[in-house]
Amino acid sequence: ARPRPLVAGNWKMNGNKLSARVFAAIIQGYDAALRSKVELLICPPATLTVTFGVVAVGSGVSVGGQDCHVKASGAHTGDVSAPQLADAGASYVIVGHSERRADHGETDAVVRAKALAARDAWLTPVVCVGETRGQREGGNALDVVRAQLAGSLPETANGDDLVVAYEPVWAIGTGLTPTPAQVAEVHAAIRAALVERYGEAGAAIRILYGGSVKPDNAFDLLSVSHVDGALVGGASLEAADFLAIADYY
Ligand code: G2H
Repeated sequence: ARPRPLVAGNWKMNGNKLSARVFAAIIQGYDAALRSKVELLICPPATLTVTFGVVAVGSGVSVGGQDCHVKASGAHTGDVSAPQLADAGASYVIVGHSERRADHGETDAVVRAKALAARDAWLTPVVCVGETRGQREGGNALDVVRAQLAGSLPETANGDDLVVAYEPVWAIGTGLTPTPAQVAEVHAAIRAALVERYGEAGAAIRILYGGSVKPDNAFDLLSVSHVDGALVGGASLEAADFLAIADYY
């Protein structure tokens, strides 16, 4: 059986209390039938975690973080820990997004430590992997993704305590997307790696596609096998677009 799909929004460094309220007001009314088919998650900036959880209460939309520190507490000015996100109402946290890897020098080892920190706080980590344009053009996309998985994933998983997101760096925020065949090839390789690593549980782990997902390409991307949902950036800022993507299901 296919895992229950997850459509996740990554607001990145966008949004405020007003936009959270507006988004929640629209999402409150989303179709109960859709709700039974797909899980929705919004990862707002850390400042909005509590607000989003409050305004979206009863909507069935989960709240997540965009990053967490490897430690639970301590002298780490400006950082947010996984237990703090959990305390603020989060149930997921994105770790290893390419913007964190690029802007903050996060290595696979750091990403794995963050995924473990998330688990320790009973958050489900959404571990991101993906090749750069040069790596794809060099024919190395699969090797790069396999190496990132080997280095970034926790040792164990039972299925619903881990989500993997494939986000080709060259597709992020650019409007470019891989072909369905390219997505299929990478997602099949990720599934094989998960099954090899975790056995049966690997078949239940959701593998999201991310990178310029929009309402008008959602069907092509989400219908690919082993695509169990999407991680949506820009198009998650408007509730109507976000729901139009989830409506694929
Ligand atoms: C990829 C994605 C969300 P966008 O980063 O994580 O962003 O949909 O804007 O390409």
